[in-house]
Amino acid sequence: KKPGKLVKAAVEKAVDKVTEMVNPPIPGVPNSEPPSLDEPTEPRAPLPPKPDQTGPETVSPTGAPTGAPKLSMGQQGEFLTTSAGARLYDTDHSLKAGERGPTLLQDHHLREKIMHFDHERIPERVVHARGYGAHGTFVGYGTASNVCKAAFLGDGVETQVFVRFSTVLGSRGSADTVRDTRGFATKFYTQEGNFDLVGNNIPVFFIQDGIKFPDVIHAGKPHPDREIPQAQSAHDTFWDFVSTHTEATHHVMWNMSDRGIPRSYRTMEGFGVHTFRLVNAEGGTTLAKFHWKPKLGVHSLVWEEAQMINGIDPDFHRRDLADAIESGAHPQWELGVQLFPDTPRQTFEGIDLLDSTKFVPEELAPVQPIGLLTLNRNTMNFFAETEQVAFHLGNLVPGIDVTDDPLFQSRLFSYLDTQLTRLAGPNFNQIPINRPHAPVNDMFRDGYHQHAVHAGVAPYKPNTLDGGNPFEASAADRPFVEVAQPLPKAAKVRQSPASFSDHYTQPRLFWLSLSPVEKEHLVRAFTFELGKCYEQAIKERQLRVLANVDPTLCAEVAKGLGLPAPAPAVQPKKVAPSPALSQVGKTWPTDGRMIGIVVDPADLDGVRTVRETILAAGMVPLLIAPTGGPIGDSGLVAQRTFLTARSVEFDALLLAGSPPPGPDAAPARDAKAGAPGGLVDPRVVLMVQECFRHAKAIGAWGAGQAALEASGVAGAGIAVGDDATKVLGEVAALLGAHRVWERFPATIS
Ligand code: HDD
Repeated sequence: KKPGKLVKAAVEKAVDKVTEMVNPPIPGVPNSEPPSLDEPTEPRAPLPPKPDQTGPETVSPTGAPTGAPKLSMGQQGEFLTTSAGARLYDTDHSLKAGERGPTLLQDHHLREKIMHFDHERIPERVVHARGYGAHGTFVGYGTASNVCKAAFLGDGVETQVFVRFSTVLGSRGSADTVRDTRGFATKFYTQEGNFDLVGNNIPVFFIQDGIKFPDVIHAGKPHPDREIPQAQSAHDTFWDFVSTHTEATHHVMWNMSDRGIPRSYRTMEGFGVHTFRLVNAEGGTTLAKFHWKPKLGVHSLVWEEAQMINGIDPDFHRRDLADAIESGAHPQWELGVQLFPDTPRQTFEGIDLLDSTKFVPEELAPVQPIGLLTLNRNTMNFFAETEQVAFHLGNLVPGIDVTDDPLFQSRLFSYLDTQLTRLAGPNFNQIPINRPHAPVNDMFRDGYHQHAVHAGVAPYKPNTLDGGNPFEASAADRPFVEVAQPLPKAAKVRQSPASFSDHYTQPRLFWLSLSPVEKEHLVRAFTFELGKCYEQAIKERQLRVLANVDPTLCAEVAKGLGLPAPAPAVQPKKVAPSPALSQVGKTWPTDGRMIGIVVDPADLDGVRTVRETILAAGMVPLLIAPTGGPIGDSGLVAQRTFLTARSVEFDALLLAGSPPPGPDAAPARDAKAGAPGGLVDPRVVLMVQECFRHAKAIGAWGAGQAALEASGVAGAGIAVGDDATKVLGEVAALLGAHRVWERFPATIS
């Protein structure tokens, strides 16, 4: 049977195509197709990777360096191939029975391409799905050596790390600046194996026993019927749970405080939360809590700002971290420990160290610095690194052991278990980002995604066929040995110790430690969140909880909700506030702070000087002009326009002047016309007003003062004058306190 017309045409076309491949069309030659203008037709070197994109360490599944080039796969080689390595001549057309005919099942490239795409997504983390990671180094100070024998804490020992920050409730694509707890998980690739410190930016947790974790998370996640609301706790199920479950009160207090909306990952503390047991070279044990202290200080957003950012730049925190690392402003945290004697009661100053809803104030046990973390390299591939990283509390090294905190104990199960679904099998430690940098010699075999080609015949012990390998380490070989902790004489029970039932003393301590403005923020957060609940009974119940924390707190929230304030049911205990908990009243370095400068075409010298001074001080100047591109012939380039700039990006705003409104300005009636210096663009007015409302420092010189006047702002935290450098100096000084706290005196004391 002769081939049909269509088949014949297709065959002819395929032949043409192959001929064309062998003899590509020559530009300028008749009947030859012009090359595409957008994509190179000949292979050429790809754009070089950015300086910080050096890729993950390449080590074999046994941990040995492979020496393989770091930029291993993708967009590097000359020819497109199938995953089996066959070169392809066309990836744009499926194989069809003729141009208009059906697609053929035999098109193995089409099937492979679509099959792989269909499976590109893996399940997001059941919690902490939204996150961002970076590589760095950790250098031990040696100051922990008397209490902990872990080699990576030794003086000057440098260890590679990977850190992933996250929110808890939101899905992978949710916004960064929602009100939530932040995860702060660190993988130390030590010479003695991986150590994972999987902490949060809040030192206490919602629950005391991991068996309740599914409950608190089900309550916090969107309602199961409508899947609303995304990435937030301001809804009925969350407050239903926490109002009936008073051990969550302490964590909720921190969430509703400014800690729930950090300014940046770089300005966030981290806490290991649980008490760990440290072991020194002599076998002596000490109980310890881990802390991360950011070099830039602890700063937060204000609520309106956080909400605006969710729309304006949902990637605010990840962008901030990546930009800082790429620009060389490497964020740093000191690792510190609070140490407690390892007594049989495992309490300190009456605080139960096995209760994760309690913390130990720094005034009672100082945080002693033991090492420095520096994040200095962005990921090269988000999926390969940040998405596939798998933390596990059981990744411990000699010198660091667990305690019997029931929350800690249940986590030891969960983090292994969850990866079986998320990373589809038990071999997830072979994924490059999870591979230890210490040699691996386990007897685990096979399973999905096995990458190792294990040699030998005897993956069992004892064996003689493989020469008895591998051998169990003796004490001199520094194995991980569990502390032989004596067990209490007890019966198997589903119960908690009596000390776990004090749910109000520490929330009260937290409340009393805040400055008036922080208290006001906390009151407003409670009022906002409860105000979003529909069920009256939930609001009333939560007010009863707050009354037990502090009557003023309860009364203020009740006022906002329009409800009567109930009387406390529990007599408040006497507590000493912990000044270390307040973020206000301290001065911090200003490195990396963002300063927006509205340029003045008439005073570009002033703008240039100010920009250079800001850069020299380690801060980031961003020039804002009506339109993008070069600013006149000054050599300066606008980085933001009136269309793309929004106040929330800046920690402070400088007004060098107010150029005439840009081409896309809103109708002039929105602006206050007639200000000296001419018409002020309404978006500049808005920027000034927002910065003012968010208690940010504002500076203006020369014609810039017209924008201030048009915005109608005045009072504390506004520097004006004719000398640009002097104005900048005043603004930088204000930035050290992060915000102009006195601009809106708080009414709660
Ligand atoms: Fe958890 C992820 C922190 C209690 C079960 N948790 C996860 C992450 C952080 C924390 C930072 C993200 C890790 C990453 O970036 O990949 N979790 C905490 C802290 C807790 C805590 C500080 C209390 C002190 N978690 C907790 C309990 C359970 C879990 C009580 C279960 C019993 N957590 C998980 C998990 C996750 C997780 C389901 C989800 C993804 C993952 O582990 O790898 O296993």
